[in-house]
Amino acid sequence: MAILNILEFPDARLRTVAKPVANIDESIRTLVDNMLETMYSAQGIGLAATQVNVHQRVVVMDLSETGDQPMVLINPEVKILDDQTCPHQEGCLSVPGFYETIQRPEHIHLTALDRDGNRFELLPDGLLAVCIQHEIDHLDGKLFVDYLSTIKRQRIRTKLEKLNRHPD
Ligand code: GNR
Ligand code: NI
Repeated sequence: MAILNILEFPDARLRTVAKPVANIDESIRTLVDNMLETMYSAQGIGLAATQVNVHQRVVVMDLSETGDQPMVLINPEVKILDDQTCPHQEGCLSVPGFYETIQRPEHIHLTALDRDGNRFELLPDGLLAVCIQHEIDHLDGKLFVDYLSTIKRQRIRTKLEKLNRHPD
């Protein structure tokens, strides 16, 4: 397995729209394994392939306390079930060090393929619903900072650009 490099805002490659996985072969399973290792090593609860510069619709997550319940979502699709939203503080491995409260739909229906290509469905709520939407946004080239005001997003951009110019 390998730890992959995570792209950081404002890297333009994070704006790429990922393509559906056509078939789940050994190379996709290797990608999933490497993404899981990368997510655990970075202490994240989710990671989208876009963040490691692979533009295919693959997401890994683990919301368990113990970090031993990996979830794999391939070609995930979400339907918003009603207009109820709820606020949640979000962070992102591609926007390190910044945490902001974002409103998202609360009631969603997920369908996706698992690592064996079997379709499954979920009616997630709470943090799981937030995380799924955050990850699918990545696959569509979106970041949580896109929901903030221009001024807040600009402030985060400037700070991260400075940090990346002077990494120590
Ligand atoms: O580790 C992560 N934590 C988190 C917290 C609240 C809402 C979303 C997330 S996802 C994030 C990892 C990440 O950047 N996934 O794309
Ligand atoms: Ni993220």
